[in-house]
Amino acid sequence: MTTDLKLVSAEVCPYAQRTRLALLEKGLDCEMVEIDLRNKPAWFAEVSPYSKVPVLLHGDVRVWESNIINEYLDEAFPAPPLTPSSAAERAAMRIWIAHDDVKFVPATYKVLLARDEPEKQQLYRETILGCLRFMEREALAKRRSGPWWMGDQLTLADLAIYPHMERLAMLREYRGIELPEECGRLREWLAAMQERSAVRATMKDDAYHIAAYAKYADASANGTTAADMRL
Ligand SMILES: N[C@@H](CCC(=O)N[C@@H](CS)C(=O)NCC(=O)O)C(=O)O
Repeated sequence: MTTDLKLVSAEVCPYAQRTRLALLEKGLDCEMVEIDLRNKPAWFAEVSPYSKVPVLLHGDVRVWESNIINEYLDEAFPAPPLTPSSAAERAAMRIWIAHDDVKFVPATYKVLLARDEPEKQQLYRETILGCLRFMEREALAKRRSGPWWMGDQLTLADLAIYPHMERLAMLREYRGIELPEECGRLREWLAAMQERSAVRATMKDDAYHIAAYAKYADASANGTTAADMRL
């Protein structure tokens, strides 16, 4: 569908990938503006209030925060819907998106940034493994049917969680963290996601992600995200 959407994005960014997935799943044309996050252009400060990607521009409307952008896209362009129709299912979808954003993802950055602090690393390692087991047990094992996070319908939860799972290899490489053996449903869900054309169009391989996180792993990252994750 032709639109006047513009996404300020970076290929390396898992959050921007969430929105690129939503655009592709909805078949929306969108002008992509790729930013080098290590050398941000001067105009970026005007567009991105947090100095982060992604930012969506839609006519006069500007939206930031990947999950909020995705909700906006789902409301502004309802077909195909990426949000369940029942209030209870919508609440469950948002619980898992929040779990990814609030519990799981921060621990993945913090475990890297704690390069010289073995005790902190151990704490975050346990948090990450606990989150993976929790997702397996409380989300995927409790679905009634279907391959997606919420069951039969692909939703914003799949798009929010997938990019961080695509990057698990960097946790193994830098901190020896593996997807636990008992997370079979998570493994199957990842494989199902990787069959989708939207995922294939945005996906990068393990070597790419490992290189992309090197500066977090040696604690030399000095961008806005690293500063936030050090708090
Ligand atoms: N909560 C934000 C996080 C976005 C974010 O952290 N983006 C990173 C790239 S992955 C960024 O632009 N960082 C800028 C920097 O580190 O200077 C969202 O969901 O959109």
